[in-house]
Amino acid sequence: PVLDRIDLITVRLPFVKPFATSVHTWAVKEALLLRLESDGVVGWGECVADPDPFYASETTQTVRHIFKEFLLPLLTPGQTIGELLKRWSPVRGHGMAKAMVENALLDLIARQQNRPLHDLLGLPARRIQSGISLGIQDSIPALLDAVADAMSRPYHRVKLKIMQGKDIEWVRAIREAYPKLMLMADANGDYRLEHAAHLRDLDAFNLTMIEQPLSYSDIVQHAALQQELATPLCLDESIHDLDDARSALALKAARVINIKQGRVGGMIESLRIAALCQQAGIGVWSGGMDETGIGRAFNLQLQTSPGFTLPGDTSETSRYFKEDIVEPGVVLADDGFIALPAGTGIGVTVLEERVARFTLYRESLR
Ligand code: OSB
Ligand code: MG
Repeated sequence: PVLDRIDLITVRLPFVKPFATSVHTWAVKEALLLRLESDGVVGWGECVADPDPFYASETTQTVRHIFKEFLLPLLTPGQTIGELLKRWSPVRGHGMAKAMVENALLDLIARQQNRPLHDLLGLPARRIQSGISLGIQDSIPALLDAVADAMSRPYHRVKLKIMQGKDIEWVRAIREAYPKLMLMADANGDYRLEHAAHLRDLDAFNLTMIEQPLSYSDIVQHAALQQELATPLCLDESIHDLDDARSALALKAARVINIKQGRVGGMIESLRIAALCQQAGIGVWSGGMDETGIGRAFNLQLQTSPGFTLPGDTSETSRYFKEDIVEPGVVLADDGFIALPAGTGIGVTVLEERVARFTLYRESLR
């Protein structure tokens, strides 16, 4: 498409409550949005990078730099997304920056063609499974309260953040209260291989998986740990692209992969990873980065792919934001499924007045 306007917009939305992992606690959602306009049609992308490097090494500032200096100059009217991704291939890494641009272009193209994004990607509509990710709590009673609160809605599975010192007994408490719940734990890399015997205690609780127990960059040691555990391991932070997924599969480092389209370079790379995993019999699901409604809408569209067999981290909007920047927000039906939003592109309407209200900084590049 011929782009008449290109805007980078930094928004900051307050969280209803802070979100804590083993690494960091986030009290607000600060995100970089990309707004593309062509002939009156607008496409949106949301970058999953935080202002800090506490989930991944990319930050909103590195994304701004890579976008302006290296990705934007390679955007030309008339090229297909496939051609663009090829032209970008010399840019090593920076999957979050690439995903932001790819996403905005896909939304724009789908809206120009008056069809939903999943349809543009060749995927029929379907309802999406739900899951919730509970941040680290101060105490086991507080955690039990948080789970009870989550279970007041019909989520298909619950993910609990764990860290050293807040693990075995915390999982045990939930499992005793909810024997049949589909439950998993995410350590965000807090353990080392020497903790294998300790982590083996988690095998007693019938967890669906343990996500990223070891370092954010590791694949090989996860393979060694998987040999020691009955519970399937899942990789999140370590998988940056299709090649990382190939390595993880070849080494048997995980039996599940958490695909965050915003981390691995976008929707197209995600579908490639999902196809690879499906062939190998490896489960995949869509993670989340507590995105605003824009990023969440991409994650929902992605999950129409049949490879996504496990419930993801798509929870109701109201858990994170009192006011979001899109309509409609994510709401669970009585059976826990999420209906795809019905509009064209990513299906939701971006409320520009809300975007303006939450804007910290806006830069027009064309
Ligand atoms: O490790 O999956 C993670 C959120 C921010 C940073 C890392 C992670 C998460 C989540 C997803 O757990 C939460 C969500 O999007 O609802
Ligand atoms: Mg994770």
